[in-house]
Amino acid sequence: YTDIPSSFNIASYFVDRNEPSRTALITRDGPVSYGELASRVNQMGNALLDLGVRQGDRVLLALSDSVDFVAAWYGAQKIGAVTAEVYTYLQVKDYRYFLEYVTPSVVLADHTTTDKLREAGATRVVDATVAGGYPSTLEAAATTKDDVAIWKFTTGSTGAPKACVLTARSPLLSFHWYARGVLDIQPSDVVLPVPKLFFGYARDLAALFPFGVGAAGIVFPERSTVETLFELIAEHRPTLLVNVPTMMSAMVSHPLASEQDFSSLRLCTSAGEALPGELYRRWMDTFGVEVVDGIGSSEAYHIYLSNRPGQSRQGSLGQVVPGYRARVVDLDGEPVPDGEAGRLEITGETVAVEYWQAPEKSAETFPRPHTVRSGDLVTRDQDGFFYYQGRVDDLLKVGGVWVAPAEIENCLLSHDAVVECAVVGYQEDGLTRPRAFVVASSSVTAEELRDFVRSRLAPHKYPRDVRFVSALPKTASGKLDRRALKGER
Ligand code: 3SK
Repeated sequence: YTDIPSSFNIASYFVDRNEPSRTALITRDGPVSYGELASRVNQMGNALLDLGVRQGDRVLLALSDSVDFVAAWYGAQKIGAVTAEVYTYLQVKDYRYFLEYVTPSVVLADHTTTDKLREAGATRVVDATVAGGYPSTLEAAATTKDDVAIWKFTTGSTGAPKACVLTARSPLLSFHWYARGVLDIQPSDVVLPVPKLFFGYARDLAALFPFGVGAAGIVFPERSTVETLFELIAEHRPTLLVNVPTMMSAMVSHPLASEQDFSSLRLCTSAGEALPGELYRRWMDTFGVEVVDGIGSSEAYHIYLSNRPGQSRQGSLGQVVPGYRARVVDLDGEPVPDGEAGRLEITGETVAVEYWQAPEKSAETFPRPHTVRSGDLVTRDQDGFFYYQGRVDDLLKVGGVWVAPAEIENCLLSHDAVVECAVVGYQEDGLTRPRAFVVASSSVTAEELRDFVRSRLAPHKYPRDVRFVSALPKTASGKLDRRALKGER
């Protein structure tokens, strides 16, 4: 799909085109129709205009998942403002950072964030419910596909969060390339997101892509737990589950897993971090719901490599999503042959323009227009399937040889007693060695696990140190927090 009209407004396209009586959102308080949502979007847009927000200004959303969140996002889009979202459970110092970095015209907040934002120094914090009193009709701003419309914060493993600056065409192309091209999203789909809406993966899959075809997303304010998800699946019978490996692991290990009726689900997407082949197998054995594993990023806007329904390969990230081009390159940016590990480079028109206020990092990450050189190491096979080999930053040099933690983790996960694990480096006598953190389901010793890996992988790869833990630390978007395991935070 390349046929994008030059004049394009995200809210007009994704909200206003829909049949008003269809359900857009399913909430704890009942369904919300497209007609109601369009009115709420317009009210929010009018409220923002009244607050002095103008086309091109930035609006920061610090909201829990709710109809207000969705209306705020589209309301800002409708008046041509630029949206950026932050987590709702940050500390005051983190909000201070975001406020200084984003310099928003207005911050839209709710009862979970208002006080902390004020303490962080925000002067223009507005409760998103103020929009209620404003008119429910609004003309969309005359925006174009090339206008900056969205900021997505990177969830990279190092440094302070940076904003990827994206234009309005990114969500439209992603909708066509990934949601339609790969997931074949249909008007009858009902999407349940596991991560919260401040993570672009969830926001787009639950409150953007479905709207492109008049389908519905489920929104609920609380953090996802296995019990909540089981309950929401039983009650609302979603067809698509937007998942992350961490939650998939918790779901398959839950004592009530085998009693769940997941027959409404046609697909479960997995992204955000690598899905180990073993977990894929356990998920299929437990729930029998097809998993479509893929990889995306804020830099590329959304998912650019993915398996296809009916053609998934266990342990693989799948093939290039139509619309993108992918290269596997060495440190000099030269392509490496199939089968050899290299850095993944993605080209496609959804890719961010730059990182905000980071010219050097932007030049390194976006070497050419519409191209992002990711920090992911992959191999590609002859059939064009990609396999994740870890992050460039996570590679460990053990005994002079590069070791990908993902390989050791996958090996450990094939042991029956291992539920979850992560491998990071530690220093001993000035040398880097692999250390495994393991969540185990039954009694197993460190020595047994070391021997298990030693007998399956090259000798230098076994974890010299094995630590049993009850859970692995996670970031707010559900990804493994390797920095915490390395003792860096
Ligand atoms: O994994 C990610 O970081 C991501 C970011 C944006 C959209 C989609 C995904 C999977």
